Amino acid sequence: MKTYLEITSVKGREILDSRGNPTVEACVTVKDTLTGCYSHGRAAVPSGASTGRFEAVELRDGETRYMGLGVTKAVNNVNTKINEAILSQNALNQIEIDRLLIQTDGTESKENLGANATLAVSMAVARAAANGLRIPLYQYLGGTFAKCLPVPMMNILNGGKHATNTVDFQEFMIMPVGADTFADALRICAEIYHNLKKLCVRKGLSTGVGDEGGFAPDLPDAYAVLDLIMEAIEAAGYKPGEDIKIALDIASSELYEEQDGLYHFPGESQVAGSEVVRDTQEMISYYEALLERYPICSIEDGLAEDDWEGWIQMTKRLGNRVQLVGDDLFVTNTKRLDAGIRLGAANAILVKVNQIGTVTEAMDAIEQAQKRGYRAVVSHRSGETEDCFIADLAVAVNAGQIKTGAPCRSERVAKYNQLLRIEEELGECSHYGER
Ligand code: 2PG
Ligand code: MG
Repeated sequence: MKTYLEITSVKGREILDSRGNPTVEACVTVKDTLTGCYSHGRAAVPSGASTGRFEAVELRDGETRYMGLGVTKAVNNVNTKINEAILSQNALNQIEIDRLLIQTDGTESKENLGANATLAVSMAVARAAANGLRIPLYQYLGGTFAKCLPVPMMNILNGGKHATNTVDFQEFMIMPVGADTFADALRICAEIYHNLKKLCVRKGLSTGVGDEGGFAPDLPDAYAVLDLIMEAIEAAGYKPGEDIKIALDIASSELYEEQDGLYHFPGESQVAGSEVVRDTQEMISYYEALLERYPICSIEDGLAEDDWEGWIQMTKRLGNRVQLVGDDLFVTNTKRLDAGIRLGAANAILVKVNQIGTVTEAMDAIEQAQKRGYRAVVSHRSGETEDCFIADLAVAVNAGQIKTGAPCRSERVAKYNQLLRIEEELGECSHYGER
């Protein structure tokens, strides 16, 4: 007989994220009907700054408290409508519970309940179920074949909407592809991060950090940033291209202006003293030039979220040399991913659970990508909490890559530390990176 973990209580609350903005936390209690034992699951929802236009709706109060960003309406939805919809359900039926959440909301974009309300509960149910079964979350979500520790895409230099410097690309990340274990990978990244700090100090650059913990100095353009990162990699004693590859998140929807169809570079313009813009072809050529010079293995959101034609061309020109990740383009949505795969746009998807609003839908997107030859990169948001659900998720689906910020700021480090624990727990049964 299947175990029945009866949901006996669902409770929401408003907490703060890493940017000091409110977000939703949910607590779910389940009762094992056979043993009478209670278990709990708690989860908190992250929040983006460079959000895609097609993401599920993050319900905000829009009132004066917290400058409009309060989430009491979403919390109230957790405590009333969602509570009613899933009370007494078996927490082991994650797909059914997520279906009930989607049905109770009733909209494509989850604008009624708020994706922040549905996701908090969806994740808390999964965690309560894992706790009820006394197994780790990654094993609950992924089963016995959850074994791959992801290569970190570690963001060590922040720009764009995540910082107030002159760097226009949002994220410059290092990927320790040459490491043997996740623990080694993390150490290597931290060593490079510290060397980067020393270099910044020596060059008189700011060592303040951005939203994801990467340094955020003023630098003239992407070449200057990449030169500095190459120097930091070498100073730490590693070989760029061999031990370490580089990943970029351009977050180009933030640079794109619909009126003229061009990408505007405000930081580069400020330093140059004249307006710097690029059209789609020039953007692709820009990446080509960067690929010639630096060991870049992944480019995320290289073009804007609706520039399908541009994405197809970019994938034709660069797709066999580099991973092209769709974040704002796909928004963890199987419909948009399906369209992209049919068109030949991108070759990987960034997976952010709050872009879609339930665990099932996020896992559907990962499954679709993996089955159809696209890679899936599990990702945090720039506004995070101490919740490390995504660390378990990345291992559960053997994603092979995780993007979760710098080795700095506890909401980022929490995910890395959780991966250390998982690696230790899996021991010889785990492997690091894709095989
Ligand atoms: C991104 C993310 C996370 P945000 O663009 O990939 O790094 O940023 O959460 O602000 O959308
Ligand atoms: Mg992105």
